[in-house]
Amino acid sequence: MGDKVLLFNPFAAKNGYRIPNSILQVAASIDGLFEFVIVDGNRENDPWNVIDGYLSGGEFRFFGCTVMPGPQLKQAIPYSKKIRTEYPDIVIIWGGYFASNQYKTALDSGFVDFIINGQGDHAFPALLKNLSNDERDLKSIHNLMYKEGSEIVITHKEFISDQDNLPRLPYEKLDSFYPLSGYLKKTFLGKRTAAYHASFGCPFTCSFCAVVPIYNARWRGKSAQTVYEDVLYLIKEHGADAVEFHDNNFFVNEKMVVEFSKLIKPHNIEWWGEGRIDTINKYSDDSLQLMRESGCKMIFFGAETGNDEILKKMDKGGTQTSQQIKDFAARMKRFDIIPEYSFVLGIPLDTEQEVNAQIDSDIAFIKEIKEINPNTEVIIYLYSPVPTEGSELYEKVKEAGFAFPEKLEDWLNPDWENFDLRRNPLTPWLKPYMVDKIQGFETVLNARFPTVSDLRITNDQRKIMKQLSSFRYKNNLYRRPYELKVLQKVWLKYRRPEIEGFEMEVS
Ligand code: B12
Repeated sequence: MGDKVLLFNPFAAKNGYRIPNSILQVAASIDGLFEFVIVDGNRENDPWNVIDGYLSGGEFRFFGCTVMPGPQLKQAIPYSKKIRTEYPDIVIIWGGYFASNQYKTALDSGFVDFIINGQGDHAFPALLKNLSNDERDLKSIHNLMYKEGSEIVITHKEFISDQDNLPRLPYEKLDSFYPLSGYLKKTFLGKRTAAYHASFGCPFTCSFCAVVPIYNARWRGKSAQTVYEDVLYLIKEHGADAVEFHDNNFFVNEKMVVEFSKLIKPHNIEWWGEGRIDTINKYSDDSLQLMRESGCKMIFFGAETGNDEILKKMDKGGTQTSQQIKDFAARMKRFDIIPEYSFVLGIPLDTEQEVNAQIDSDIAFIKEIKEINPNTEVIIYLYSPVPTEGSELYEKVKEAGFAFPEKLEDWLNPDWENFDLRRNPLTPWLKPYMVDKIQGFETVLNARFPTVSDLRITNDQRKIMKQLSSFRYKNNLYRRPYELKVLQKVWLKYRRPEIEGFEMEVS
């Protein structure tokens, strides 16, 4: 048996797939040390057949799989189980947000041998070397989780701060498996949109966010020069004309963002990233002006709610307030940067009346934002608990009787997939009539203001949807908006950027 490594990116989205940075970054960490192949479930009709083809040759020893919640589980779980039975000598290693947060369920499945807990850049090569040389002193490897008998061993947690000296991503190798051009998609940002990840973690500890249990308010990013050089490579070598920065928080450091904006401005690309309202609100007007001139078209923000008390309950931290959320939407308008505000509705409160009243007030708040800046893109998530142990919110959730599946395969049942997609909460305090109202409002809102990121919706279609939805929108009539739903589904084939990424191919 050889020591080759098969790296697998399970299917995530039909058209919305991007450069698989999770798998590409761990590939970079073993490049030159171990031979590896990449299988991308987004680009294979039958990924199992490809995986089986590789493993049946007997040269592989390691199966590395990246796993985030949602659709990726539908391949990660059955394929890992099948490898366990058909290739019992293959070592199965999972990494990514789902694996790190739901490590007990994954390790108890019996078909996941190791989990990389957070960053894998050091842990993965160390683990492969250790197993290849049969050293077996696993406890010295940081960011590792595995079972010893019935005990779960969690080794020292390391946060890799020096991002500039991490190995560059092996884009050419990826290109040898899947033409990189296929990952550079047409979006509302550009014809060839690349995805890039410039930093890890986030300095904040919002208790509804899955990043927190893994990075505990640690954040570190690459320098503007490194980001610029990597983006320039994608522009020059692969014709990228737009970039999505997939960082959880790209805008932590104004100086870095300004320096990057200055460097990238002459290249006329458009770009998108995720940031915090209170952080960017501290930016100077000059910085915002320069960002816009350098191509910053839209920024994703966690607005969450219009209730300051609940922002506290969510440990949103910083200085974000409902007034600031409103003022900031107006400020973004002045700089023609589209704010993409995401809201988390359905937070647990003491009584059913309070939960319902909060939903009504958040809906009213969202409409107020639309008054202030109609260009504001709105994304609505139903609150889906993440294991932020010790946080007020998670303790309340557990009190209310919420529990994650104990068996890994149970995550495959449709309820839990929708849970992951933050569309069906499985949370006892959120009653079906509340979910109907939220989703009814979302349908009416998306009809009244269809997302700018969906290029296929024509201006006439936008006008007609606006007319058909205005009466409901004005009069808060969100019950059973079936007429709008059917039009969105059949006529517009409406896409949700939060689930599938920004709109891609225009047929
Ligand atoms: C790109 C992306 C997507 C893409 C798909 C990507 C793909 N794999 O093809 C799209 C847009 C489709 C997507 C969708 C969703 N996503 Co998403 N996504 C991301 C995003 C922005 C970037 C992932 C990435 O490339 N990171 C860069 C790499 C380098 O970092 P990394 O993944 O952490 O990898 C490191 C370590 O984790 C580890 N590692 C990771 N994988 C592996 C594998 C091995 C073998 C090893 C050894 C190590 C290892 O080592 C790596 C290097 O250090 C992350 C946020 C983020 N910044 O990571 C959210 C994120 C993963 N997504 C998230 C969610 C919830 C979703 C959705 C469910 C949202 C929704 N409501 O619909 C949907 C799922 C639907 C679907 N279609 O799958 C959450 C997960 C939260 C959670 N509960 O765990 C995240 C964390 C965003 C957030 N802040 O909440 N997503």
